[in-house]
Amino acid sequence: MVIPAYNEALRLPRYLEAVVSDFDGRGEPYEVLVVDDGSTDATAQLVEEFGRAYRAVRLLRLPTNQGKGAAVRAGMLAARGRLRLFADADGATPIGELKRLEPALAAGADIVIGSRVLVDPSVSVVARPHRVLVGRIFNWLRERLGLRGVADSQCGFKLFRDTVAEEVFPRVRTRGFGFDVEVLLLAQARGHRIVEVPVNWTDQAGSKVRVLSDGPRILGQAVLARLRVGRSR
Ligand SMILES: Nc1nc2c(ncn2[C@@H]2O[C@H](COP(=O)(O)OP(=O)(O)O)[C@@H](O)[C@H]2O)c(=O)[nH]1
Ligand SMILES: [Mg+2]
Repeated sequence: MVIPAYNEALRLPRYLEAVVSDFDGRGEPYEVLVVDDGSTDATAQLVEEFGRAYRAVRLLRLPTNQGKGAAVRAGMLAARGRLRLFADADGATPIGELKRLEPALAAGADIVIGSRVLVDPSVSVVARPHRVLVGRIFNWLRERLGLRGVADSQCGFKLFRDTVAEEVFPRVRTRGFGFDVEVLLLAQARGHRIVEVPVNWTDQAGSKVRVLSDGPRILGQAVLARLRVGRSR
């Protein structure tokens, strides 16, 4: 799996512990690739420490801060697993939720994405009200932009088949948070089957997303992605 991390020294250790213990419990080979996106805190050092204790944990270090999209792209292309998950460093989606995604992939989906919007009595989504509102507006606009059939494009918990990741991620140009839209547009344009699955999600303190400045930027990235993918089709 791939975890993009920018200045996550406070939030990442707890999630890494949970990830390693969950995967160890499965008894299958795995790797955890943390992409340190030019952090200025101790993120890289603590991942290296983890890597000494757990051989499955690897650090990929980008020299400068490039954005979540660039970090996930680098990680998904450096990963070696047959199934490739990317997940946010703060553990907003617990690693156990992977079990909800896997059956759809086994049933033939190419990409399975976690969703905080699909209604399902078996999951709970704890989010701050202003983010829910902005998320709704974003998803409405994004749908109008042409990425259809997806309720929540922005959840940081997405699972890919290796061949699909290797086809889609080299084409991703969006460096920032808007990259999810480009990934899904590219996948749809190439005929890949995307399945959305409700997941438990709990807002974690310490978010780096600033709605007023990042919101419009993410929307702009989605528009540019739409233009690019539309053109190359
Ligand atoms: N690579 C990279 N990742 C980032 C950056 N900012 C945030 N992230 C990562 O994106 C994920 C989600 O960030 P977070 O601040 O929790 O956003 P939120 O949950 O949407 O409020 C985490 O894994 C962060 O480390 C950045 O500039 N670069
Ligand atoms: Mg978060």
